[in-house]
Amino acid sequence: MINRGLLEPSICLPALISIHGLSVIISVPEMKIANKTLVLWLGILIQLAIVHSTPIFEDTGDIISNLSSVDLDEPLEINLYIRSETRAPGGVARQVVTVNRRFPGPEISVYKGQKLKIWVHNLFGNGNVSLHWHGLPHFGSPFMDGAPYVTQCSIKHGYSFAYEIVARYSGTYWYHGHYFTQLLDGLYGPLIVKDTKDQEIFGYDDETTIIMSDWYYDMSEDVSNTYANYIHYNSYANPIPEPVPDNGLINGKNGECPRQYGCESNDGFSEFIFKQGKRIRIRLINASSLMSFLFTIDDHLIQIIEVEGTIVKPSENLHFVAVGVSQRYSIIISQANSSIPTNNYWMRAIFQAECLRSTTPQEELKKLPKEVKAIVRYDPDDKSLPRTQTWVNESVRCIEGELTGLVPYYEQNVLDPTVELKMQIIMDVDSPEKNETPLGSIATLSRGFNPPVVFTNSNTILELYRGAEFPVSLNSYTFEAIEVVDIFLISNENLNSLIFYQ
Ligand SMILES: [Cu+2]
Repeated sequence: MINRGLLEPSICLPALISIHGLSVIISVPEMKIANKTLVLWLGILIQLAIVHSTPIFEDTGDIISNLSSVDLDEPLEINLYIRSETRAPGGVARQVVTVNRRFPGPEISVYKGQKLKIWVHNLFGNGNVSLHWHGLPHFGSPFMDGAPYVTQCSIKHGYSFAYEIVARYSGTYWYHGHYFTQLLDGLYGPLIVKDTKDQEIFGYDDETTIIMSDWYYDMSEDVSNTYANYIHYNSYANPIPEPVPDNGLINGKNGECPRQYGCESNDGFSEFIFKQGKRIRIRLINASSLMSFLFTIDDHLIQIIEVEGTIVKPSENLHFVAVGVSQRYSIIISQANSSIPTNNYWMRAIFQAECLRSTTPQEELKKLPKEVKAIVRYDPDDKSLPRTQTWVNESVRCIEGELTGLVPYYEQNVLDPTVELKMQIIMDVDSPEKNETPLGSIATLSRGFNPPVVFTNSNTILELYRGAEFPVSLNSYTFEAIEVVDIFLISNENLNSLIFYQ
């Protein structure tokens, strides 16, 4: 029995929703108890969330499936413990969201076809959590996609939730927090789905993963509040300046702290030990909130072999690859003739600062470092810093990903569209007097309206369950059962074309 009077209005109750024509019952509780009066939990109804006692759990490293022991019938159980801890990535101490006491979170590396049961335990202490599996298709399991208030209720402190996922498609993916701006505070990690055929096809000896990101020395809440406060800029002619990051990280590290004060000792540069003559596959992930990077290794050539989960015929040799926000590539690297004989090379993720909006104040831009560095070593005993020079010419700036000339390795049958949908994406600030947070909006050209999507705690699922109609601001569309839809996402002029997540 539940006395509804004890519950605050923003309650996320079991709801019936319809996604892709499937009706699913989501039964995850989220309730705020207004006073300490005894309440009988809805927990019996709810099997997916459990009250959780805090475990003593330390970092046990990456979660790597071993091919010899993979069982495709049994789900692989994985436990991710989300906490907030003090760390100093890039040299300035702040609170960072850790996963199993790691930042970035541990790599989850599994094989195609594996079933995963990923328990996410919220020990964050301050705020809810949900995890999104970026790029991973969810056929038959849309409610495992991690969008809070859309496909699930968020996970409260002290609670756990099991994401049940089938890794149907191989490729390079990543997971990240989807609750407010926790991604910016460090809640992310790689998710790799391996296909054993890849190694034969591309003939590489080993592989490694690089997750690069921009990094703010302030908490994301402060960054987004500052962004929202640029209200006087809010017009097409005078678009909102973007919050310039303080630094960037490669696998959670950067040995350089660009601040003039407040820098303390940090963990140095990320280092990668490679063997002479071996072919290495590097999986690149850009987990930034804002910045696109040019990725390059001095005196090394790059061939692209995977774009966002699709393997492609090896590209020509390149000196760098542009990796936009949230994008993933796999590359094979090879040593070129070195200008100086050496065992150590700089790996660089160069900020594409020219992609930021023109209204971004110059004094802000000046504090942005040129690049993030890491070290490639061919002799682990040689600890000296590299002295190599970059390939990348100063004139190469603000380019998009290397898609021209890339061909999927396996031929794909592309159907002709029966419907075209054109959507214009804008970034805007809405109704500051209502104290709402801006998030951006989608205007559908064919409908001619431009509704703002406002991020509040209003509970869409619950409202729909109670019989509300889809508000226009949600941009919902109804299609016939079998349609091939071409969706055009058109970036408005006040939007950095690389900024939004697909
Ligand atoms: Cu994402």
